[in-house]
Amino acid sequence: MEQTNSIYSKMIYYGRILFAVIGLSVTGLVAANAAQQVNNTVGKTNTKTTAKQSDARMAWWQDARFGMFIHWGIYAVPAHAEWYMTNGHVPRGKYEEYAKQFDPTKFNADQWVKIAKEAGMKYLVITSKHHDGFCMFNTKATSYNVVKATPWHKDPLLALSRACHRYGVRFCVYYSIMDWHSPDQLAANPDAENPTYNPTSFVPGKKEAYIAYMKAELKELIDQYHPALIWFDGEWMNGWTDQDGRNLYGYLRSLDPKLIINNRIKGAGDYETPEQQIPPNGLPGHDWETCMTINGSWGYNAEDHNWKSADTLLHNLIDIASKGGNYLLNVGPDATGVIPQPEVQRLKEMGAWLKINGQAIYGTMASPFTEQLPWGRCTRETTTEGTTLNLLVFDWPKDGKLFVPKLKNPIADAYLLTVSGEHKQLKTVNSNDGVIIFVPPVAPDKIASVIVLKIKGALQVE
Ligand code: FHN
Repeated sequence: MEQTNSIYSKMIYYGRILFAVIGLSVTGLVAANAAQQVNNTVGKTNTKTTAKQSDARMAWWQDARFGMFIHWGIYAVPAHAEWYMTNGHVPRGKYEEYAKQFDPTKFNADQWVKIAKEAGMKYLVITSKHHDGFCMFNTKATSYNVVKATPWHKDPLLALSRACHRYGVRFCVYYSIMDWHSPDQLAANPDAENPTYNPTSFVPGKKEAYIAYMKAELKELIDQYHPALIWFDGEWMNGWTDQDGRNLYGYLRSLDPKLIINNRIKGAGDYETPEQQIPPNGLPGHDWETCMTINGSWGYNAEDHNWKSADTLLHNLIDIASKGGNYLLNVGPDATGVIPQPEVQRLKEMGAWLKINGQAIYGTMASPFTEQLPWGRCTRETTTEGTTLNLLVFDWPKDGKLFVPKLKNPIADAYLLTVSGEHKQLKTVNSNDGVIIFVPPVAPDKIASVIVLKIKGALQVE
């Protein structure tokens, strides 16, 4: 089933970028003059976030760099991914039938979290309610939920939140503002036999009712599962405004001062969310996260075998980290509760690489080099003595010399990260316009090898 959402999501994405550029540039101007306080005026709840509070809240997320996205819902039953209700023009009553067929007896929360943990993923974001409106958690707000409406009668978010706690992975939830099942939202084309839902609009006079429903569910998600982050989506529905987003942001902030909220709440948000692509220069001065599928589908699609290689996925992670971003990589479990093996295999390979080289990714900042390095990427850490540069080399030099342009500092220490864990010391010399590192003939890793440079004092790149 061709997903028209890919075209639509591109339209949404570029709309978001436009908003982000306008919004952020205005915010940037305001922030430059403001006393470092951002007032989220929120209806009755007036919350203030200072830069210091924001930094403290974002610290674990900035260090994490790599997370698992999980798109799982009753759309796994027809197995044409998560937009099937609209792409397949499925009437609400007929789509509800899939809930009665959803019985994922092979679901194992510990297994899923272990896959994430062993892949080197530090947080996990699962769809609590996607656009189809089906709630994958126990809620009193509607009986259209996984505990009440399926023969399975279990709460996967409870199991996953507990497993994440056991394995030290941050538990987070995705929540769609647009809701194709809600009686308070109208389908784009409500044709009884052949409906199209996206984008919905509010039923006249029902917007406040829907906001109250959403707030009740979001409070349940916070109270029952204590997510570290809420990943909003579906903000492009008609009638949802920037102010609605700011009001909702302030409400959530009042429930949990530490909760991280993405920019798709609209009008507010703690970080930007480019989708299926890596911004060429990152998003300087902003926290950001690229979300991406391993094949071409978010939700399970039995016909989509277009898997990216582990090399590509790792190079994406390295590229993103070198630009100061996070990588939220998606899996789409099937209706039995199993993550497809091609996804599991790639994540295992990424975890094996990170086990040896993770120090070049986790807790790092963007490269100090403004131009793309010809042989790979670089990440940076500030230490008490000075700076550590991690050189992530994709193309290993054939002449035994790796040239780092524009780096003027003398190198206090230089070594290779190796499979054995020993640091293989390397010789370096400064030339007029950079540093030459003498490297062994064979790269330690076929995907990316890491050279660590320790630099004393202030970094000099010019
Ligand atoms: O329409 C959704 C889509 O199904 C998926 O959830 C992605 C993930 O970022 N978000 C929207 C498209 O931008």
